[in-house]
Amino acid sequence: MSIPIPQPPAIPFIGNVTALDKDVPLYSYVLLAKTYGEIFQLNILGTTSVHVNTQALVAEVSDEKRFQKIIAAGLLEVRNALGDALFTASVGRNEEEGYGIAHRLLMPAFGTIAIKGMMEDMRDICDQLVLKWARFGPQAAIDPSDDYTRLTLDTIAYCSMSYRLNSFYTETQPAFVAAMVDFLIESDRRASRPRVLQALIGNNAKYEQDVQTMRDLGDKIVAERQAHPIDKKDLLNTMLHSRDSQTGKGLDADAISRNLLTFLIAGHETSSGLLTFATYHLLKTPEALRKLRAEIDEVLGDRPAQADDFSKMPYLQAVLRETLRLSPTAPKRGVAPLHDTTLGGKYFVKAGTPIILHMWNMQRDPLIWGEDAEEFHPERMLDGKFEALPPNSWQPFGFGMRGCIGRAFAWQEVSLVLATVFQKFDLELADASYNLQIKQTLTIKPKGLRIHARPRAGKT
Ligand code: MNH
Repeated sequence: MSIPIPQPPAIPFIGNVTALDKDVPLYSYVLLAKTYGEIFQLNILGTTSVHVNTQALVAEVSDEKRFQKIIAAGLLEVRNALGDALFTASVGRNEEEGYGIAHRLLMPAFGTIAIKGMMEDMRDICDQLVLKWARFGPQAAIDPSDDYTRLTLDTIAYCSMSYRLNSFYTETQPAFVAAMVDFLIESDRRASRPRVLQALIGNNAKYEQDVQTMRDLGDKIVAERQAHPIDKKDLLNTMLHSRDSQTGKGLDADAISRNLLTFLIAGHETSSGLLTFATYHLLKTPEALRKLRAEIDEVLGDRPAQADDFSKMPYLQAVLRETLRLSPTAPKRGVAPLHDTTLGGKYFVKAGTPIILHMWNMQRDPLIWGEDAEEFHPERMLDGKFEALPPNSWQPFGFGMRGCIGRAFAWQEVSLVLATVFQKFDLELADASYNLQIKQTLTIKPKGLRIHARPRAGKT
């Protein structure tokens, strides 16, 4: 017996568009889940989507035999710049060949051993942040989100293509970064704008220009490397010189350029958001901060962190896991059923219907996390408890074949930065009464957070 999926009252033609907050749709999805529970559906401009909010339903739709990733809404617009590069390629029945080739070539290049080899390049950028905060001194009100974003952008550019964006040396963003930010915001807005309005709104010329600015940088970096080869195992050289074992093919300059842009886009906001949320949660939870500091001082003392240190820092791992549970910086992903199906034994869903998985809601499921699910409590990730969770309770990096390729990269990068920042500084909130607000683009991050950074005696 199937029962209807609940849906808020809809307005003719536009459907449930007005149910979504324009600036922070996440707030609406949280409210809708509180109102309707484990599942609801929305009609946005004529397209029906199903939204799931519990571990049980997320686990069910993570079955790759029944469901496959879809490129919907904002992500579909991002294809305007990235095309069939890793993040935005569609796979499955209409597989794009470029995806398989890039995926197979790049998987080893993003593996643990390769990432350990990037440690010194990561440190190069991390040191720039430390130097800046030390020079600013404890009086300055620092916007950590801004500096973490400089850091993650510069890190991915330097590690993947040996290119220095030098974001710490400019007050305003480099032209490429400004173009990318505007492009991502506009891509997201386009997804919920009727086609007729799109033609009138007039952002189109600027949008095309931003795409061009980004493509130009990617193309330029590839051309420069082809003209002046260097002997370094970065991701760019991997893409230029490897051949796919399955097809014997390599990637052409255009595909390489789009994949480089993909790393810049997929590889910076999520990681800087994680760093900013972690800083926020730690400053709001002194007990957790005290334990983290004790671990850092015990394992590292005054010496620089090495890649092998992080596996000996369980509390640091737990802080990162707990941050991504409460604050998943990529808050949703989309799949669709390959065939007509029934969810949870009772909700009928037609083949191809977009199903949106809400990590924010799902990772607070009280059946999994208990009644204190809203609290920041790294202890719940310690001592084998994380490993013992039911499958798919924690999914901030997505799932399966289309899961995040940059996970080990991000993990090492944010481990290095958090360990180093709390080794060298005492941080405090600039405004002790600050409460979390969200800024949402394709990803989420804290809005308006300001901190003071006081160098610890003898550490910087
Ligand atoms: Mn990442 C896919 C989250 C860091 C490059 N990433 C995904 C997905 C999630 C995700 C979720 C799956 C999206 C979907 O199903 O539609 N990624 C994160 C988070 C962080 C992160 C939370 C940091 C924290 N990602 C990074 C970094 C890079 C990167 C760093 C690059 C260096 N991510 C990717 C790419 C994909 C992806 C590329 C697409 C993989 C694929 O489809 O094969």
